[in-house]
Amino acid sequence: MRNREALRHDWTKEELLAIYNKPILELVYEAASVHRIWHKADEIQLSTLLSVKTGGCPEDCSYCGQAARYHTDINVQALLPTETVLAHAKKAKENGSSRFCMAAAWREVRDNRDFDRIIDMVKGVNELGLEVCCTLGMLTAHQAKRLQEAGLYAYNHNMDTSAEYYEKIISTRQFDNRLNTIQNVRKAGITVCSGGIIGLGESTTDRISMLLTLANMDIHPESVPINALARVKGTPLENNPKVGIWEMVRMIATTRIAMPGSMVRLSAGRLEMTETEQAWCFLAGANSIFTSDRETLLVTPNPSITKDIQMLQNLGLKPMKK
Ligand code: SAM
Ligand code: DTB
Ligand code: SF4
Repeated sequence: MRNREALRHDWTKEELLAIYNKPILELVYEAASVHRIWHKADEIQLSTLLSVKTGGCPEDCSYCGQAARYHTDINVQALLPTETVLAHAKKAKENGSSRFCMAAAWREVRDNRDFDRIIDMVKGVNELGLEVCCTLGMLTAHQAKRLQEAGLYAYNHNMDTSAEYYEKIISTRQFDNRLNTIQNVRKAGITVCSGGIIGLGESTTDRISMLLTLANMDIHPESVPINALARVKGTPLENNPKVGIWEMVRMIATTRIAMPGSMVRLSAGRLEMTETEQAWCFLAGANSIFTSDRETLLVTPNPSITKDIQMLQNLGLKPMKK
């Protein structure tokens, strides 16, 4: 059954934990079966990510290389000119992307000239025939409406981790602020992209608790990015252990089973994975990746688009059309 009534919004912690902890082959088999009911399993959505404003962020997210308070090696970059952004978007389309995501290292959107410029970028990318996505920090209902009117298709705003673990990772805002922005996005008629990060030092229960927040929303986020912590030198989490492949596979499979109709995005962490490991993630239900012509996500390295296209060919997968 591929209708919205078949989606559940009443998952319990125990149920999701039991799924997450299943023997790995059984878990992947179940997730792959669900994936095949809801999606074309040979298609992967390519979403090109571009940092349109980099670094100098006032927030203290302890994983992030763009927080001004940590001494990282990144180059701060003011908001890019609209023409530069549109040139990247055009190239992204030529390279097979169906979605283009613009990210800004802001705590929140302010009603100023920079926001007017973002609105122009959204219009321009939309006119190229790409799904336009933005991730700009917190939004008011009015700002969300302006973005929707400009043609914004999706807004990325991650829960990042569980409500319980949140204050260990970020002190400059609260879990509820995130939920509030997601609500504003939803009400404005923009699709929601929201997921999180593993490898922050959280427990399995925290991972499940975060998934529960997403899976029990009235409407599931249309896309759910699962990031493995990209360890950035100079941030408080720089020495965290690398996320193991089976943890990533378990997280993706559980996300796929809990939110079968959503796109599940294998996000940060791909550079540290082999092709075989990424294939496990696709089998477990991931059907989207971030690509970039600059071989970076925002500030950390990502595989090149050439390498990604080669990987899809090797695996017999094809880029999803809009
Ligand atoms: N500043 C905005 C915000 O925080 O919502 C938008 C950009 S922010 C970089 C988008 C998301 O990227 C974060 O919420 C987090 O989930 C993810 N992210 C940031 N740094 C990361 C890292 N080092 N490893 C994995 N994911 C990361
Ligand atoms: C998401 O969930 N992952 C992307 C995107 N949303 C904006 C960002 C990942 C950032 C990885 C670390 C970096 O390059 O800063
Ligand atoms: Fe700023 Fe976003 Fe990085 Fe947090 S994740 S420090 S809000 S850019």
